[in-house]
Amino acid sequence: MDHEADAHRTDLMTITRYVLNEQSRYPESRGDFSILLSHIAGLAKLLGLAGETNVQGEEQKKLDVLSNEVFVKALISSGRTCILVSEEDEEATFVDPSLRGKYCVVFDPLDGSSNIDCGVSIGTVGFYFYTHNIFGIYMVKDKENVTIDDVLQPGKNMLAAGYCMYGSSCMLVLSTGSGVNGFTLDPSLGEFILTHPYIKIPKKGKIYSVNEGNAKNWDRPTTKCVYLFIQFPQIFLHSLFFRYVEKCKFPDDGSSPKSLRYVGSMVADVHRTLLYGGIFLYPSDKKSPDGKLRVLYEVFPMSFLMEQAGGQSFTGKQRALDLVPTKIHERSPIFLGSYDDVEEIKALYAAEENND
Ligand code: FDP
Repeated sequence: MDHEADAHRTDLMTITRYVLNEQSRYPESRGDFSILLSHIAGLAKLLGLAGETNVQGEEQKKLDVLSNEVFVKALISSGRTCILVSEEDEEATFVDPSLRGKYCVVFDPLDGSSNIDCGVSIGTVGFYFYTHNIFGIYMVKDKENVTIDDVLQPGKNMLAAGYCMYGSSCMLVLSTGSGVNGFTLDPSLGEFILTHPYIKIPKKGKIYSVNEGNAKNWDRPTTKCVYLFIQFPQIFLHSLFFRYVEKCKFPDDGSSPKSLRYVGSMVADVHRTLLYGGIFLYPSDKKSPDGKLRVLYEVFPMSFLMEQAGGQSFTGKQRALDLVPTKIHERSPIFLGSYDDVEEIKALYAAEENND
């Protein structure tokens, strides 16, 4: 970006202009949603800049807690929210009726905590951390009578979803249900600028992204047929998921093998998948029978964005956005990314089901 030139430009699509333009498509709207989105963009900006100045591993750890406090306080003071669900808080926060609005916001203020301590030096500012947040927004039916069920809705009811990635640049990727747009923070302007309009994920990708260190635990549950497992352990080593990953490495149709990329921060891995194509997978395994990733603030927002960008998201049983969560911190296996790659996983699961 040419920051000096940009400072004099009046035609840049900032996040504020974008949100206001979106609002003008709904003449009946009162602007609450726009105000809420602007608050979230403001918060992301704050955290994006904070990431650059935190140099102590220990201080950065506290960023989890700090960012949660900042998010919760700012969302409450926006006057547009009624329930907040954060990864950091065991219970949902019910906003005091005097400050209540009609939106439920679910978020993970700082996702990818295992990567917080391994930043990359960018010279004078110290460490640059790969830490992220994810959010999803729902609307409540009756703001006077708010219950936890207002937030336990299927992902397909979401109004908007997005994430902010604090990487080599600070990016806000957002969908309000009409495509996906990416904004990059220009620190000299203090504004998010539309840099990636109408993101479309390639129909098929060349990358798979998974924690392959879990491979030992991918075997099918053996409880039903302990006898078989003792007699023929090798058949279990070729479980569905194991076979899929082997196929990525040793394709049997003459195509080139896929590359493996895994950062270990969902936002970073999904962001790359969105831009380059491919598939991101976190299946269930013996250690985590329900998968690891959280339905409300990881699986849903990312699935919403994937679908909006032309990709797919699948839990191993159904379309991820059709899931109806029963508790706020529920987990689910997840396979998301390019349309054709997810289609392949779906076909494998369907074949497996027919074999059972
Ligand atoms: P983390 O535990 O570091 O907070 O949701 C949590 C998450 O990171 C995701 O961001 C990431 O995709 C995943 O867990 C990484 O899990 P593994 O370390 O098991 O691969």
